[in-house]
This record gives sequence, C-alpha cells and structure tokens, in this order.
Amino acid sequence: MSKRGPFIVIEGLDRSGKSTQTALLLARFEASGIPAKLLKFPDRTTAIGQMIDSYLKSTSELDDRAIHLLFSANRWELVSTIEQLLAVGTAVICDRYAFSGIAFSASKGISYEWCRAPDVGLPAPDLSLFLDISPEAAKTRGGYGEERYEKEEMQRRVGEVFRRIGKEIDGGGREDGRWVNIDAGKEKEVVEGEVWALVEPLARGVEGPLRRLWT
Ligand code: Z5A
Ligand code: MG
Repeated sequence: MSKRGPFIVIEGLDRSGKSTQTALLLARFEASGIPAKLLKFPDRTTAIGQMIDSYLKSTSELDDRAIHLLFSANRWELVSTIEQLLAVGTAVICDRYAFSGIAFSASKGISYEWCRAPDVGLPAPDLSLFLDISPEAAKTRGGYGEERYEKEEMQRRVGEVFRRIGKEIDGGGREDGRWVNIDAGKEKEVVEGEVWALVEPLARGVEGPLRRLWT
C-alpha cells in the first residue's frame, strides 16, 4: 500500500515562532525533494476568514461563541484540501490548528468541552509540535501587537489550556497523533533542528489511514 503524506501541526504561544518554524520546515521538505504544502489558520483569504480577520483587528464585534464557530468552520472548509493533498503523498504543515481554537475560546471562560465539540472529527495531525515560551521571553520579541488577544494575562490562560490539551493527547492513544513540547526560547536554528529531528522520520510518508480528532 502506498504511503500518504504526513500531517504536521505547529502550535504555540504568541511570538513563539510558529510562522518562522513552519516556513523553515517547508524549506526543509523542499530541499529534501518531498512535496509539501503550508497552510495557516485562520486562513484569512476565504469569506469566513475575512470575517475572522475583521474580528481580530477589532473592526467588527461578534459573540464569543459565534467567532469560535467561525474559526472552526474555517478549518472545516479546508478539510477536503488537506485530505486530497495527503492522499497524493504531499506533506501538510499547519501554522496553528484546532488546538488554538480551544485554547483561545476556553480562555475567555467558555467550557472546554463546548469549545472542543465543533472540531471533533477533523483530520488528526500525525504530529503536533507545541512551541513553548514564557510570556516574558515572548515580549522581548517585539512585544504584543495590536490584535485582540495579544495581552499578557490572556496569553497565560491560553498557555494553561494548551498544556491541558497536550496532556490529553499524550494520554489519549494513537487517534490524536503525538504531541511534543519544544522549548521555543532557544535560537531559531536550534529550534529548527529539534523540529526537523521529530518530523524527519515521518517526512517520506505515513502508513495507515488519516485519523480523526477526538473520535
Ligand atoms: N485564533 C483563535 O482564537 N482561534 C483559532 O481557532 C485560531 C486562532 C486558529 C491570529 O493568529 C489569532 O487567532 C491568534 C490566535 C487566534 N491570536 N492571538 N494572539 P495568527 O497565527 O495569525 O497570529 P500571528 O500573529 O501570525 O502569530 P504569532 O503567534 O503572533 O507569532 P508566531 O507565528 O508564533 O511567531 P513568528 O512570527 O514566527 O515570530 C515572531 C517574532 O519573533 C519575529 O520577529 C521572529 O523573527 C522572531 N523569532 C522567531 N523565532 C525566534 C527565536 N527562536 N529567537 C528569537 N526570535 C525569534
Ligand atoms: Mg504567526
């Protein structure tokens, strides 16, 4: 049976280097001659993504649950793209995914279970890498920006929810793939090396069907 492409997610706190590391990872795949595609959530290019963009920039207001469902819908609208890429052997790298959705909305006080429900059944990553950084260290990387959630107290709560998600995935068997914490306070090149060491064993393909999150 031919292998499918690996599904790799990079999650992390603000300024932890997700966009930097997903771009470096894509370059590694390309340099190795392995087809790969980088996706980013939220995908602000779709109609739903544009609603999310104006919410994040605070040019529109939305109920907390409504925006949560839009973030989830923004992932569901990309599911067939993800499945098709993986099926033809292309690696899919995601800059944020469902775990960000739960972490940010649960940090506003919505229950964890409610936040998780709309993402149940999404394609499960084979590997989720969590870039961990203290809010103090993150601040030295240019400080928090202008968008809605870029406040220190919010980031601390978000970190706690991410850690809960990681523990559940680690203890939850193979369905939800593997979750690995990475110290993102190190230099870019060091983090990149650690990321590649974890991804490389999967890079040339994965046996077995794509799993579904939390099923
Ligand atoms: N959100 C949500 O609520 N629900 C959802 O379902 C989803 C998301 C998917 C927008 O996300 C917001 O949406 C986000 C979560 C929420 N809200 N917040 N906060 P976004 O992904 O568009 O946000 P972003 O601004 O692109 O990402 P980021 O977290 O702020 O940054 P990053 O991608 O992790 O870091 P970076 O851009 O790669 O690096 C930041 C800077 O640090 C940059 O100057 C780098 O050159 C530098 N850097 C990177 N790595 C290093 C190292 N190792 N050392 C030193 N300096 C470094
Ligand atoms: Mg980013």
